[in-house]
Amino acid sequence: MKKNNVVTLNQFISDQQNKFPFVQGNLSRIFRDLQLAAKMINRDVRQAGLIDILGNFGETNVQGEEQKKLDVISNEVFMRLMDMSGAVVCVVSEEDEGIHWCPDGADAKYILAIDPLDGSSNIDVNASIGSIFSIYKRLDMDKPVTEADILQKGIEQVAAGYIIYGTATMFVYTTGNGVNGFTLDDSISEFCLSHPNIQTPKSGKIFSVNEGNLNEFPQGVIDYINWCKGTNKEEKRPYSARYIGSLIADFHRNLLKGGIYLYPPTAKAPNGKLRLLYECNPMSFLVEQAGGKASNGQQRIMEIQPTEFHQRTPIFIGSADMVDQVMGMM
Ligand code: P6P
Repeated sequence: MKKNNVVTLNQFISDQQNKFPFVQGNLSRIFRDLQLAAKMINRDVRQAGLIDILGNFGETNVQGEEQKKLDVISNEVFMRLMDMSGAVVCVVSEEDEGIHWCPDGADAKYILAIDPLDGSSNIDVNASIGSIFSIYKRLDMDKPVTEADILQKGIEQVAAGYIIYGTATMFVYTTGNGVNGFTLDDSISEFCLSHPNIQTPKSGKIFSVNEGNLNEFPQGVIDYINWCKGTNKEEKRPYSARYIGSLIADFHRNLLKGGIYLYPPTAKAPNGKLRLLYECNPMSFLVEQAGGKASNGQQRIMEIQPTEFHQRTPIFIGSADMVDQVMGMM
């Protein structure tokens, strides 16, 4: 990328839209509002320690997990902005059991699935957290939206991405034409293109898994993890174990450096912990667009036919050779 060639996210989206004349700009409007949500949540995340919004909200979400105030605030920000966009018919969120219908979205074309703030257990300890989104087209503009419009396979996504609130705030997304990363420049409050056309390394030396659950994993996964920890100078093993406990932070590092993130089935989470619709599918779309792979241990994540909004799935995601290797061992 040429030096001092500042391309803002808005400009990039506008340029992309010009490549597809049939696009009426609804998707661009959603991205404009996702970007605004990112800036608002970024502001709240950065101030969390200063304003008494840390700690638990005192309620639990549909997952039975304690809601952090920032979880609730982030969810409300996304809902309010999607309502205003007029380009979204409904939203499914990790924080809400049912469908959020956008009041002025009856004739809108797009459906949004979000994890408004993933890694919430890291909020109070200042570790990186993030927001994840996945966008689908409704199945039939002439028919009312039903659950079937929401329970579409990951291969049907029209766009997916995340915002990581880390040492820098980044907006990383795909519309099926590669993956591009934008870093927030606070001085001008613009996301600027910093990571054009991200391609994840075919292999890597990092594995990300909660080894506290090791004894509960399928034998093939235990074998793979022990292989990663084995000694082989030529293959540069042992690999490095890196696990932040925040999917977006682990995923983002592995995307750029190469590596694999594993959340296998455990006794406590026999179907894995991560949710298919608004965590695994969007991250799988991104990783495949960047040349990586994502599997549930039996099949490609994006081929799974969803049956419930909040269903979970095991996930093995990252560098293609590493995913192939653990699949081979399973
Ligand atoms: P565990 C955060 O709650 C999350 O959904 C992911 O962001 C993270 O990778 C995972 O769960 C951590 O789960 O069971 O290892 O604490």
